[in-house]
Amino acid sequence: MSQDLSSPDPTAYQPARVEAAARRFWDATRAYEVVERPDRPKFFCLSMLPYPSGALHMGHVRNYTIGDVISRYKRMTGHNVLQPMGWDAFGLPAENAAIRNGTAPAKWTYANIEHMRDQLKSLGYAIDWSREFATCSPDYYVHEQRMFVRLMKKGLAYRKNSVVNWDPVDQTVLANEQVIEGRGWRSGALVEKREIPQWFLRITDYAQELLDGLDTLDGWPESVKTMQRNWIGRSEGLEIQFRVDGEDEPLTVYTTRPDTLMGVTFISIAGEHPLALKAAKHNPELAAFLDELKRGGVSEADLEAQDKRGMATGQWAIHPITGEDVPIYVANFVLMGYGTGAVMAVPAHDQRDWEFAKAYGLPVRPVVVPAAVRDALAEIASHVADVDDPMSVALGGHGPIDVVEIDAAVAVVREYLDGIEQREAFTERGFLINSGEYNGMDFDAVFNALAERFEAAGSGRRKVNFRLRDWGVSRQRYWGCPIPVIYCPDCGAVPVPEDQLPVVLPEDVADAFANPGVVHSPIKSDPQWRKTTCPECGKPAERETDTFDTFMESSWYYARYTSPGAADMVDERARYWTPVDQYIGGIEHAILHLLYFRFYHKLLRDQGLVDSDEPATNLLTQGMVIAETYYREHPNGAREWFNPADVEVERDEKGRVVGATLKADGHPVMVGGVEKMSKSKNNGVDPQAMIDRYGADTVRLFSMFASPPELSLEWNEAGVEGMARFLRRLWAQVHRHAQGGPAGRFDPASATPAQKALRRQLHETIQKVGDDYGRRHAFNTAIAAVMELLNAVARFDDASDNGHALRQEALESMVLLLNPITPHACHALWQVLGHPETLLEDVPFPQPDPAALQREAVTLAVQVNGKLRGTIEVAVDATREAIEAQALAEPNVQAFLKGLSVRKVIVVPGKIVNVVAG
Ligand code: ANZ
Ligand code: ZN
Repeated sequence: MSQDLSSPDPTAYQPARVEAAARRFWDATRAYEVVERPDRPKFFCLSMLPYPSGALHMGHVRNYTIGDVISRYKRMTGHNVLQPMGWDAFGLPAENAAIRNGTAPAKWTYANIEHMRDQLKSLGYAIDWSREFATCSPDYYVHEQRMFVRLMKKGLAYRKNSVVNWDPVDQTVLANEQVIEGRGWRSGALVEKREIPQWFLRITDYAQELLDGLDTLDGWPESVKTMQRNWIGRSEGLEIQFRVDGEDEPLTVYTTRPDTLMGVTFISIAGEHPLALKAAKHNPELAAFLDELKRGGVSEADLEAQDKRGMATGQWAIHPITGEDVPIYVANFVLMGYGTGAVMAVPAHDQRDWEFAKAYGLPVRPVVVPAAVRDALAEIASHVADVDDPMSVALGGHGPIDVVEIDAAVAVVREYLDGIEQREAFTERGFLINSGEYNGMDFDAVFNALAERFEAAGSGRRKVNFRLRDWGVSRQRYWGCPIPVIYCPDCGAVPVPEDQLPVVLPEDVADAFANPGVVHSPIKSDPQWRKTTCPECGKPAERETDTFDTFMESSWYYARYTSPGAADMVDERARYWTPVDQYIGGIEHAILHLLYFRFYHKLLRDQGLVDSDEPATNLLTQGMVIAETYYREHPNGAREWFNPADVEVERDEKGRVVGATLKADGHPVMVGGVEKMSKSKNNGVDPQAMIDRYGADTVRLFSMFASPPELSLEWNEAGVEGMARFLRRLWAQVHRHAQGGPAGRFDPASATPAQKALRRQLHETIQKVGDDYGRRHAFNTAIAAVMELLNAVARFDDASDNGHALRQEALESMVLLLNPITPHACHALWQVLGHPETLLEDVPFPQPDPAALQREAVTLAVQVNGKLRGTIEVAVDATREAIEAQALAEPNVQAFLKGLSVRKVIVVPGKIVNVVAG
């Protein structure tokens, strides 16, 4: 239902007019521009900054509305609130759009920012726009470049050759998570491995601190902390050296399971391991296999998904304890970048090794058993005194033994052995067998014994490893922050001197993109741009033409918001505002962004720029926005997806979609189920269309009402219409009430029971909403409580002065309670209620009146033998004895007790009295 702008009734709710007026007031008074102030607690409320893709989507609307509600609420409760906004403006989509349309990425990006800023403004967010920036502006990235050269000097930024995922179509290096099933996430091309020089930030220096810090983040979701812990992946193990036949250099493996050492039946090494390369020199078949391994992604997930494949190198390692020869294989699941790139393979106890051994006919030797098997073996040994290998008894290798008592024990051992032989590796910890002097020991005992043994012999050591790798920040793309390095033939890689920063990315590059379909970086193809002189020796030199990963910009943007215009990255204002008190964003950033963000904060701290260890105390990860999908299937099986806006939906009484037709032709379409809003299913609902139709407040209200913030939110227009109706009802009631003239103060002393009841509901609602906003972040239940209160006010037809005063109090409170969610309408209604135009965030949030919350009497149901026989009104503070007496005196209860004797009276306070009689 659209609002009627030509409505002659000035008291009709006209969102477009109301919203424009409120925003004019906020702009004119610069209501949300803030400075540091000592008299109030600060509250930094940060929502993840958007990529300027062209238009807001519902995910943005949800994210920013949550942030705005929290911000406004915090300000109403006396906080000095900073809510900033900016643009994560570098990145691939701008280049891809440039390739498609022949426009320069900068131009496309700036135009998108203009449009999206207008959209954000039309949603009425209480943002301090004076702090806005786009990360693609040299004023912003100059600080990032300066930080980088400082990190270079501290050794925290360095360059090394590294194997990367190479997308041959997009001509770029991909991050592991951009490789999906071995293919580039955007191009779909088969990814190759390549080795190229890249810049890295030494995040691994902070691995332990990043791990330990998670324990201090009580305000972060457990799920995010778990994902970060797994990503950091700390493990404790041993490095053990194996001598290799005919080699001087030992081969070192890293293992977290040294207890399985006696079960090693081969060694597997990565394709890039020096030993593999050496062996391949004289082995063309192996060389071809190594080549093949270079294809496919480098991430663990990719490797995990592949079939276990390998090839013998022809080399042999010598087992450090038994002296046995074990073959060395190249295996596709061993990563060069983890541990030592070599693994002692224990097929009985590692599933990957097990699969590999089964595929290549290698022996499987169990050495670790669970307690039950250990006990069974002991039992066998105790019955068959003359055997020293109870396992061989279990296997029947000892010839027939006639001891019935050990049948059960034999079965337990067989079951264990068959499991390993036929089904899968036994990967749990346990007790050692087949391990000579280590037999019977548990994990910790063997671990320590072997660590000491190898450390004493100089052939091994304890080692803590992290899965976390250093952060590769080089990208071969154009639209990013230039890496501030100069290569000199004599001096090598030289940081650009700070006084020569920024290294500016040229923006006027439309010509370079004029040839559609060619993917290249204009700064790589321009021979002029890269030409420079060496800052150290003055000789001709060349600039680095790679740019930073865009996670670089989003790692420190929060800090820049605190210090607009600062000469350095931030100034002393950052100490006041950081850490962020509430961070809000998508769960998809749980690992990388949030880890880099935490890392960067520690870099800032170590540069003396901030005081805290962690950048954000509280994190809220909002759920997805989902919607129904609609499609038709073409004869060739292809599906054409229709946008919900183009479909007429038929629902049953429960609101479920039962049928749908295309508006354009009136013919049916298939209902495809509710899914995340996406381009591919064409089920995105355009926020702009919703704002134009219903107004921003309705859109905000719906996105907060339809579900709690962490869960997914299903967009459905019937629900939006419900919200619009509620706002119209509120609007009408406030106006009707205001026509009754000014109200006095409510006098509790002369209140009627109906007035007391309404006032109690009002103050219970105030209490609930404050708690829902501030502590629980349960905005949906807060709204539901206000809706019920409005219904109660509507039913309250009390024309007395005291009644009018109470209605005034209720409506004023409701306007303030709803203000964080529907600020425009509330801004207008506050004036209708007789106040001068003012900033509602400066009006204190309503507080519950304890006297009003007091319930004087409660109604209790009285049962006799489980059947309801009457009700009684008792004082809230009535004693158990008084309640019992009153229940037994109730006339109807008395009637049912006639002729019976009371055995027991059960009182459930506040609810029910049950009289047991017989
Ligand atoms: C022998 C063994 C026996 C292992 C067993 C596991 C189970 P985390 O905990 O993640 O650190 N490994 C070591 N380096 C590797 C590499 N570069 N690529 C692939 N796998 C590698 O894992 C450590 C375990 O992963 C190590 O312990 C090693 O296999 C394997 F029953 O050694 B284990
Ligand atoms: Zn030089």
